[in-house]
Amino acid sequence: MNYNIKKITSANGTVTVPGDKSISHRAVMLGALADGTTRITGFLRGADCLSTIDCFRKMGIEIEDCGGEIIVHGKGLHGLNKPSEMLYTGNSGTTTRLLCGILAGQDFDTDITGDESICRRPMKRVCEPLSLMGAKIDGDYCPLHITGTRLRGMDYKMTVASAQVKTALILAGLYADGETVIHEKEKSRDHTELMLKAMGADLTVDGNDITVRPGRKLRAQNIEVPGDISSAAFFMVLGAVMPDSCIVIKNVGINPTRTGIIDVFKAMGADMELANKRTVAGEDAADIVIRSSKLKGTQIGGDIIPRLIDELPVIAVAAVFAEGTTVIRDAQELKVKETNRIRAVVDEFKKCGIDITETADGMTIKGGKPVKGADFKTYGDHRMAMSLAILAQLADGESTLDDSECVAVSYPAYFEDFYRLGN
Ligand code: SPQ
Repeated sequence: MNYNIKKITSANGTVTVPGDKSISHRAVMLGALADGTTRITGFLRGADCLSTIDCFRKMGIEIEDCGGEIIVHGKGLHGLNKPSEMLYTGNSGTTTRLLCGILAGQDFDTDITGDESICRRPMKRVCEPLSLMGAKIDGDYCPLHITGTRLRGMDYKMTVASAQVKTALILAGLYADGETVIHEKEKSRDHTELMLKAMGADLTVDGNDITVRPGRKLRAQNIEVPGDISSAAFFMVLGAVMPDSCIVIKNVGINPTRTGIIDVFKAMGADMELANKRTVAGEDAADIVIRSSKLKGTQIGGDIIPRLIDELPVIAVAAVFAEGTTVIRDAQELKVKETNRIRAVVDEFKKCGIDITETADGMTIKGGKPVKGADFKTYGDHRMAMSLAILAQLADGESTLDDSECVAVSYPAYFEDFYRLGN
């Protein structure tokens, strides 16, 4: 059923966005592989992270959901059991690809699949480098059959800038005979490295090079998950573009590998501050204060891309309302997300009369022109739905979304928070 976006005239107040999705996944996975009990607060109860919990429960890990916290009763690196059925990862690329790294080195076989979108997303990018460690994974797309086997260390130069591929290799490295060295092309989110170090793993990071050595047990930790900057991004754009607005987004993770949107907002001239900066369980966090701003177009490309890849659809919304031209390049990875996010953004934005052009690795947007509402297609992609809701709010006239429920993947209470800020 089509979902009507109700219009607000300004957006003011405080919002606490849900826990970081990347950190929530890793907290469950590494908690399961650690010895002892890991208590996770601020965990994202979105569909993707619940898929991760479900997969580990199927492998014999006891995981309690006590409302305020998730408690993972870890069984150590060799404590997983063969699941009695196929593991189902839903819509979650992170669950699927990180599991490949963990399962490749087990002494049992596993089958993994996910929803229709997951079955279209490339798995070769993770299976191929894992095979250089001796992994046996059948299939370039889900369903995958993983034959657990002995792995060997390797020295590997990454060909894609992907935290999921990097993490799968690091996790496989925990099970390998010998050292694994991974050279990243561009630095991607490093939550795995930070968490593994805190758990006592033998892991070193030197610039874009990561070395992991097997043999050490992981120690369970208490993990406090900060708010997800990828979810905060929607309210950053709303607050900046909507007139007479000021939004305070509390407790947002500002790990430097994730803050590309803050750099872009500065370049666009946003009226924004970071308050209450602190470090929570090894991850930096702050409150983001964002006010109505006169934005200007900018150039986005190069090594900033992995630091803002998931925010690009909503950054494109900001560009529509900025004076001048915004060029996004080097963002071809957007084509292999939940949907092709370059094509989807361009096609949907065109419905509003926006001057936007698709390029091979991004898009060009000429901003500051009239924008009319439209009936939008979300492609079942949570980030498209949330970005289009912001675009709809800022456009003239009425708009609808063909699907609002997909936001549950990363932000189940998105629309409640969105309207609570409205006047
Ligand atoms: O988990 P999934 O489905 O891949 O989620 C997305 C998202 O928009 O939420 C991508 F579609 O985030 C990825 C992100 O793009 C989460 C992630 C991680 O936690 O390691 C890394 C990024 O993907 P990649 O392919 O660059 O490694």
